[in-house]
This record gives sequence, structure tokens and C-alpha cells, in this order.
Amino acid sequence: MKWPQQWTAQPPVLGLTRGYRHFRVLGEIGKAKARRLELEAVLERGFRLVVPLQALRDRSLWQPGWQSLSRPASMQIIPAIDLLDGHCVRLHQGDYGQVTRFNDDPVAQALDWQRQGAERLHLVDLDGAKTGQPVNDQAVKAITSALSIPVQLGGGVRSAERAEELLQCGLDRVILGTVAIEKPELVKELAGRHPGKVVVGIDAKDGLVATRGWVETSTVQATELAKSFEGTGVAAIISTDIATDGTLAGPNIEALRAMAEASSIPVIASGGIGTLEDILSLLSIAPLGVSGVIVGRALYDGTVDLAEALQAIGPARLQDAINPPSGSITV
Ligand code: AMZ
Repeated sequence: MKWPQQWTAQPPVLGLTRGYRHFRVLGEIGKAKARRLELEAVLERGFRLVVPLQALRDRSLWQPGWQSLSRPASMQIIPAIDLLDGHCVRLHQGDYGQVTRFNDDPVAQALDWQRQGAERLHLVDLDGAKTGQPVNDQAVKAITSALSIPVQLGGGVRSAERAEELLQCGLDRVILGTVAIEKPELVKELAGRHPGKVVVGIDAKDGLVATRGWVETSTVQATELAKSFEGTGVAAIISTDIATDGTLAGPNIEALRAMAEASSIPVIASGGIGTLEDILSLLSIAPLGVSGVIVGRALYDGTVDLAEALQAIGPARLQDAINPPSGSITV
């Protein structure tokens, strides 16, 4: 029986493989019933995984999916820094009463993620989102001037003047949440004046849009709001599922699919990323227009390694450089 030299793990086993997906056959070990195939994960921090041949024969664990990599989907991985009173924090499901403080030096944190290969940084002024007033500008400006990658900011951007001030201060993009629902005309005007610079943040609780630091919930469907910005020049929609945010429990794929299908504006997934597998699972909806993913708590907790995630799913996916299957082994 012939097996391809390179393998792609399919969903049921992704958990077992710690989210690693693409494997190369190293060889066989053991004899008779103890014969096993030795596989190497195709990522820089490779690891060896020994799979019983029987499992391969049964196709219960693996399928030869390598060929699909000739047209790989990729997605921008955007690390997030949420600022509360100048510190890097994460909230659980957006609850200001459930704060974890991760780093007191946001500039050092931002520089670290840039060094690991991030191509963009996502900043949230949590005080600003709640009060409508900028509170963390000192940290925002320090981060923006220290970094060479583009930085986007949301939280408390409630007027055209404020948005334009931020763009002039070196922010690459501004994210508008509350005003997208309260003053949609303002968002459309700004997006028309600053193409590629205005992002709408749609944060949803059970499919309904939440605003003002997620303290208030509207009766507007998140997908309807997304639709209403079609053709306005909005650069992207950041779609956050509040129930999963800060939980590491996995993204809400169905909600993201609905958001991606609602309009042709690129969608950036936010909320719930806990593992590399979670990030990889988004590839299934990448063709619908999900172009990026925001990762927060998982980076601080170390359950996602940024450099590794960038290799697995970012524009420079390591497996792309690997030659197509060049042979097979006989079992
Ligand atoms: O965690 C929260 N409670 C929270 C949060 N992360 N509340 C708002 N935000 C973020 C949104 C969006 O990026 O995801 O603030 C921005 C929206 O702010 P505003 O002020 O425009 O509604």
C-alpha cells in the first residue's frame, strides 16, 4: 500500500496534534504489529508524532490533503493590546469586573509582538469604549511611535475630529463601534474621506449589536449593520462575539460565516481564540472573506505562539515553500 510523503490532519485529530496540521513522513519504526509511521509537523518548531500504521490504513486519523496547499488560504494574525488605565489587560466576555492585568509596559509588549513577526497591531482603549472619552492616549502614542508596523485603534472614537486626529498622529486605522450604530452617516463620510482607514467594529451578543463598552445592547442584528456599510469604503469589519471574547473557548464560526456572507467587506474575526487549531479552523471561512484574526489572551497565556501561528496561517506560510509531493512510501 502506498502513502503520500506529506499529510494533512483532518478536524477530528487536530486537537490531538496540538493544532499542527501539515506533516511529512520521516519513516517507519517498529516491527509487525508495532510498526508505526513517524511524522514531523511542518512548522519551524517541528515535533515528531508517531502514528500506528493501522490508523493510517483505516483513514480514521489522516487523509492525504497536501495537494490542497497549492492554493492555500492565509489570513492576517493581529495581536491585540487592550488598554485599561495604561496597562495591558484582558477582560472576560468584555466584563470590566473581570480584569486580568498582563503587562504594565504596553510599549514593550507591542515591540515584542512586532519582533515575533506581527504585521499589524490592534489596540483598544477600554476606558474610552466605556466613557466615550480618550483615556489611554499617552500609551497609544508611545506605541505608535515605537512601532514600524501599522497600528489600529478602537474604543471611544466617537467623532470625525477624534478619528482624524488619530489618523494624523500616525494611527493606520480607526475602529468605530458605538457610532456605527448611533451615527452611521458619520462613519460613511469618514470612510469616503479616508479610504482604507476606517474599520467598523461590530460586537454582538446573541447576534445583536452591543455598544458603549458592551454595557448596552441594541435591537439591531449584527449582520444587518454589516450590510448597511456595503459600498461605503469601510476597510473591514471586526466581528466580535462577546460570549467567546477572552474565554479561549474557540471562535463562533457560524456567526463569522454569517457576517462574511452579509456583505463583501472583509471580516476580521475577534473573540475566543485559544489555540493554533482555533486559528486554523478559520481557514474554512477564509474564502468567504474572513481576512484576519485578532488574538489577545491566548498570546499572553502562551496557548498560542505568535511566530508559530504566523507560519501556520500568515501570508508567509512555511509549508508553501515546501516542494510538492515527490514520492511515496510502501507500507
Ligand atoms: O471589552 C469590552 N468591553 C469592549 C471592547 N473590547 N468594549 C468595546 N470594545 C472595543 C470594540 C471596538 O474595537 O471591540 O472597543 C471598540 C469600540 O469602541 P466604541 O467606543 O467605538 O464603541
